[in-house]
Amino acid sequence: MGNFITFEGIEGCGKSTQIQLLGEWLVSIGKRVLMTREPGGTELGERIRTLLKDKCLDGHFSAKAELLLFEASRAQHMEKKIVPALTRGDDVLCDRFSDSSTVYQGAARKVPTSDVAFLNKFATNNLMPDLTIIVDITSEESVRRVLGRRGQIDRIEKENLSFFNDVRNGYLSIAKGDRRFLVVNGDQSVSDIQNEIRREYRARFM
Ligand code: Z5A
Repeated sequence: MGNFITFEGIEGCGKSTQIQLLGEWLVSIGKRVLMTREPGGTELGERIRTLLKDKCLDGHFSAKAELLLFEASRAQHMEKKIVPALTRGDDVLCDRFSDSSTVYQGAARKVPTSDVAFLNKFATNNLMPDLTIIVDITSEESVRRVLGRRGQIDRIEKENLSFFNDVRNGYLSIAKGDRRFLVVNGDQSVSDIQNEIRREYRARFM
């Protein structure tokens, strides 16, 4: 089985940048790698992603409907992409996974934690990542980076700072005392963060 590594954090924390660099390094040392993301990763999942990010639907999602769409994308992703890749022996680097639902829909949107946990298990057949890297930045830094990138922000990004604080605290709280997680300070340089991630990969998997 390959190693299953997920990346989490509030928006703009730098996950995608780090996944790309880790993926390139792993390929350079001879590993086979699948880089993928949630919501998305399959044709159906990408259509669900488009629906979830549709600006015309701003304010139209109930928290439960939103959660079920993320979980539908995840179930498809697990069965069609992630499990086959891990079984082939590929490493899978996934931009967001079930911890995003735990934190965004559970901790921040207040869907009961036990319901989110049940649906996460249902969608994933309880397959957990071997390692989850949380790239931690403040919510103020998140908003600065998102607004710096483009003038317009989408529905989920429009949530207020207190929502992003709930998300950040949710991540820090699930990571506490759980060896599955590595929390990295995302306010460092891109290369310092990458070095920390590679050190962890070496320590755990090589
Ligand atoms: N969501 C959910 O609610 N429930 C779920 O179950 C799932 C998802 C799976 C998906 O958004 C949304 O869905 C997300 C959670 C929700 N909503 N929010 N908010 P997305 O996929 O469109 O975007 P994202 O995952 O939130 O983040 P992102 O836009 O892809 O950004 P990122 O991956 O965290 O960061 P980045 O693209 O690598 O970097 C962002 C910027 O910062 C960029 O300009 C970089 O050049 C810069 N950057 C990167 N690293 C650094 C450092 N170290 N210093 C300074 N600047 C940096």
